[in-house]
Amino acid sequence: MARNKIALIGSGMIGGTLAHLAGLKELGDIVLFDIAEGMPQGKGLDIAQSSSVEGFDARMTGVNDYAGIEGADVCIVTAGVARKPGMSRDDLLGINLKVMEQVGAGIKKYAPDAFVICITNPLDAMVWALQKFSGLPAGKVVGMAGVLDSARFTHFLAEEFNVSVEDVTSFVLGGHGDSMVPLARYSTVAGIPLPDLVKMGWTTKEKLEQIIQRTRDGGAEIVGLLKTGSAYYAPASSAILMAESYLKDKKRVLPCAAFLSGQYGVKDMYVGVPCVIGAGGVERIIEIELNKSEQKAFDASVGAVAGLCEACINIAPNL
Ligand code: TXD
Repeated sequence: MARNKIALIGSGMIGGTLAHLAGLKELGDIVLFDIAEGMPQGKGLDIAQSSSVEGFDARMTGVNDYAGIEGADVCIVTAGVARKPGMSRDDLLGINLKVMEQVGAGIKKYAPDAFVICITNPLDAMVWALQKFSGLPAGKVVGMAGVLDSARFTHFLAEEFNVSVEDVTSFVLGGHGDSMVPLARYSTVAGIPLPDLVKMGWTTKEKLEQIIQRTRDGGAEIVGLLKTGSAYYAPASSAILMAESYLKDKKRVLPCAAFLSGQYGVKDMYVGVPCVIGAGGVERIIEIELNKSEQKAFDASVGAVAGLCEACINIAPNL
């Protein structure tokens, strides 16, 4: 059976890390695409040369022409511009929307059967636009954000409780922005929900609130420290987890920006919700019970995403 083909559309900080991780995990042959001449070719060659040391077999090539992504099984999209200090994710909308139009056309022409994972910010609007520009089935186009936001939440909780990250599960709903909704009630240490851990004296409500806010600010904290760009290791790991669940039909239950057609009372929008990701793409969307305050926070997050989609339509009325 031929190897899977993974196309990385955008070979910058996240794209290069994606290529490295996909190689190490031997997920298939990898094509790095970018408009920057030479850069995808150089990164592909460099990672290919690491394969004899690491012991993985994968064809690793770099291209500047969409023909190079022909027949890809998975496309991971990071093409566009990243934030600099003082910029919000939403500030990237105008530039990155035009990039999504080009990427959508390239995928439509050369990889119409791919599972597409969008990373480019502002994520919830870009994945929505990318699905429309590409014309791919909504169940085959998702956004990576919730896995990253949950990973940040999990890391902070494991530090707070001094337990292994492997025994912390956390849950984040909603858009990938300041209005994201970390759900304490559904986040646990070995199945013990956070509110019970507060009662058991493991932490306090105030400390949990601080951790939730730090999760919301997770991207900005790193942008402020790096000064030259935004996070790329954890975003890349998060997208590879989603790609692996698709390629190996693992049916992982993951928070992804998925197309909602009425679930959670939302229509024709992409918002972060728990999904089952398998060989069929988004195979199921899990509708959990939200209490009043969670529903209010979720609705606010949906409102923020709706505003971004409106802004996209003002720029590209054909959306
Ligand atoms: O959780 C999330 N979804 C976010 C997403 C987490 C972190 C970063 N987030 C966003 O991902 C970030 O705000 C950016 O919009 C993307 C990519 O971030 P990255 O750090 O990889 O940005 P780089 O290093 O600038 O890489 C972007 C590449 C760069 O090599 C450009 O040459 C290329 O995109 N680029 C293009 N490729 C193809 N086509 C076009 N038009 C194009 N324009 C730029």
